Amino acid sequence: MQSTPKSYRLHIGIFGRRNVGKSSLLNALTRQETSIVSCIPGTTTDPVEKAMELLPLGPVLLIDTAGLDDHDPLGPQRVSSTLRTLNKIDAAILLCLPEEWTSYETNLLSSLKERKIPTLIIFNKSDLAYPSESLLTQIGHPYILTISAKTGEGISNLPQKLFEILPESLFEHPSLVADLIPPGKITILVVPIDSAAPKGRLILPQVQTLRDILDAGLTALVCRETELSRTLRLFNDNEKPGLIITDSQAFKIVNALTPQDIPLTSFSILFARLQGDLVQMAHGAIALAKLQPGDRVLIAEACTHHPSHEDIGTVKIPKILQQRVGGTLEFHWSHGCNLPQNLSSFKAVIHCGACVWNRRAMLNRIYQCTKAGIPITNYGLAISFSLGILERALRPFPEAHKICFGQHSA
Ligand SMILES: Nc1nc2c(ncn2[C@@H]2O[C@H](COP(=O)(O)OP(=O)(O)OP(=O)(O)O)[C@@H](O)[C@H]2O)c(=O)[nH]1
Ligand code: SF4
Ligand SMILES: [Mg+2]
Repeated sequence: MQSTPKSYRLHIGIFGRRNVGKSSLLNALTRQETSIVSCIPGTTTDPVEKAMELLPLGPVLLIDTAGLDDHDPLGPQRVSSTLRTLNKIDAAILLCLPEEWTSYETNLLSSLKERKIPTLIIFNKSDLAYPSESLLTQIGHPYILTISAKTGEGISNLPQKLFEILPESLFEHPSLVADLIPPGKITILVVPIDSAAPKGRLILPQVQTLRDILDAGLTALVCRETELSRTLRLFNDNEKPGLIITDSQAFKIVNALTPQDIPLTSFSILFARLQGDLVQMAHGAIALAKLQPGDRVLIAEACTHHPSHEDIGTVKIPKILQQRVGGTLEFHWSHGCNLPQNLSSFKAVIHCGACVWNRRAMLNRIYQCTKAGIPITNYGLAISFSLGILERALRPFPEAHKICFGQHSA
């Protein structure tokens, strides 16, 4: 596996009549000549797919299709290939022109509504004309945007607009960890029990991970880092653990104790993938290399809890990061839903696993930071980067590993 499985990407189809600018829109969004553009109607003959990261949506698959008003001899085949695309999309863009709202658009919109596919109507070529108020009233659709794929007008509003029309369920990741574990292999969860650990229970990310493993009919062993060596001795050379997941606080010792041929990651790195955007946040970790003594760093937590003297956000991360930077950093903390107003005064945001949030909320936060030009990462990624073991911690995630380190991993 070299990239995010297609099933994890939101599939967004771009539909409309020939020559309305579907391929131009795809190219404008990907900022590449992904699809051929020309003034000859019927240029796109088969669906063109492009996988990309589109914040705040996360990983998406954009699908440019052949025009629906294709009367060429091969037109019917092209139209049915376009209509087959309707079976696999999570959302649709219906692209049209202000002066040409016809039965093609009306029929397609009805068919999308019937299938309960969230649809954004986009009027293209705003450099030439805008839709009239009476046309907008006639269409009566709640989600309409006007853009120009040629000049770029309105394009930056498109991802946010799509984000608003998509149901929350689409942002729920199907698997937390089970897809990373080879069939039949045992996973070891390393859970330090120090004074920061809540009394009498495990924390939510640990419980969720355990539950995901059990749901998949797999087996997990749970131990503290102090018992890891003994636990590893239960395995022989032919039957090693499939994965070790540690609390990020114990990364250093667990990395030292775990043989290189056993995959290793942390709970919060699993949550960067589940709740947010692992590639984006891994890039955020690598950007920590640019920090200089005196820089302002925001540590953001999604929930409020009382910090202890061994707290990860207030004590451990500041200590590890300052050791890496070789000087004092200016730390600030935020808890709950609001980020500080002066976000752009920070050089980096380091976030908790946000286990109490849904993915949509975390993606939105990544989007806010990206818009402000601030790298955002999370606890596990920041700690593994600071300890020099980010490359290893990302190996279980081939796409993020390849993008960040430019090589294939096992
Ligand atoms: N003025 C103007 N022209 C545009 C705009 N977007 C696309 N065009 C032009 O419209 C023509 C058709 O664009 P395409 O992107 O190929 O249209 P399409 O919908 O993919 O067309 P088919 O694949 O043939 O069905 C090209 O000449 C584009 O340069 C726009 O926003 N403004
Ligand atoms: S929301 Fe964040 S700080 Fe709170 S328990 Fe979850 S990961 Fe930890
Ligand atoms: Mg085209």
